Amino acid sequence: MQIKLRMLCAAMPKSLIIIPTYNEMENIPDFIPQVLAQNADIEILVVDDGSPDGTGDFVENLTKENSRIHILHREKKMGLGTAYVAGFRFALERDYELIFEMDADGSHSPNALNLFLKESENADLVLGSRYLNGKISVVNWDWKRLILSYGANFYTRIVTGMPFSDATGGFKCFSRSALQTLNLDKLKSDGYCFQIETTHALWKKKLRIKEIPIIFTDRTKGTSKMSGGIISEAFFLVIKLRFRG
Ligand SMILES: Nc1nc2c(ncn2[C@@H]2O[C@H](COP(=O)(O)OP(=O)(O)OP(=O)(O)O)[C@@H](O)[C@H]2O)c(=O)[nH]1
Ligand SMILES: [Mg+2]
Repeated sequence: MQIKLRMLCAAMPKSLIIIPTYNEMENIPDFIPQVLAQNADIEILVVDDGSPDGTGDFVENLTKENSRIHILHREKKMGLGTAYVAGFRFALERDYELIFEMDADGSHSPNALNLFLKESENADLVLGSRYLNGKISVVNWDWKRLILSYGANFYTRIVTGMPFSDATGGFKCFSRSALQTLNLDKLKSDGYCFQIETTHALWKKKLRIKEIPIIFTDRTKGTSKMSGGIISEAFFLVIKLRFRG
C-alpha cells in the first residue's frame, strides 16, 4: 500500500500555474489558497505588472511564507502576452512538466485544475472551453460580450481551419515539450490574440490538443482590461495565421 502510494506521488507531474495580474487585489488573496489547495504538486507564478493597487507587494510577502508561490515583477503594464512569455521562460528554466495559464479574476475555477491534470496525461495542450458540444458555459456575460466571444471563435475557426470550439480562452495547460516547440521570441500578440497564436502554432505542428468543458464566470470584483485594440489585433492576426501555413 505504502509503495503504491509512493509510486502514485512520484508519477504526479510538477505543475506551474502562471497567473498574470494587474490590479487584482480584490481577487488574489482568496484565489491563491484555492489554487494551491487543489493539488500538492501545484505551484504558482504570479506575473505582476507593477499593479498600483499593491497586488505585487501582497504576493511578494506570500512568497516569503510559502515556497510554492513565486513572483515576477515587471515595471509597468505591458500586456498579457508578454507576461505569459515571461512566465513560460521561468517555467522552462526550471523543472516544471505542466505549465498552465489562468486568470486571477475568478473567471477560471480552481476546481477544474484536477481535470486538466488528468487530461494532460494524453495531450500536449489542454484547452478549457466555454463552448464545447454546442453548449455555452458562461455565467454573467451580457449578450454583447457573448456575441463578441462566440463570434471571435467562429471567425477563427472559419479563417484558420482550426477545429476548436474555444480558441480564445485563457485557461489552458501545456506540456513542457509542447511549450518548448514555441518560438517565444516571435510571440508578440496580446489578449485573445495570444491564445489563438499559441494554440495555432501547436496545432500546425500536429501536437495533441484536447478541449475540456469549463464554466466561465465573469469577474465580480476588480475591473476588466479588455480593450478595442485587443479585438482589432485578433481580427488581423487570424488572417495572418491563415497564410502563415
Ligand atoms: N501582468 C499583466 N496581467 C494582466 C494584464 N492585463 C490583464 N492582466 C491579467 O490577466 C487576467 C485577465 O485579464 P482581464 O482583465 O480579466 O481580461 P479578460 O479576462 O480578457 O476580460 P474580462 O472578461 O472582461 O475579465 C487577469 O488576471 C488580469 O489581472 C497586463 O497587461 N499585465
Ligand atoms: Mg477576465
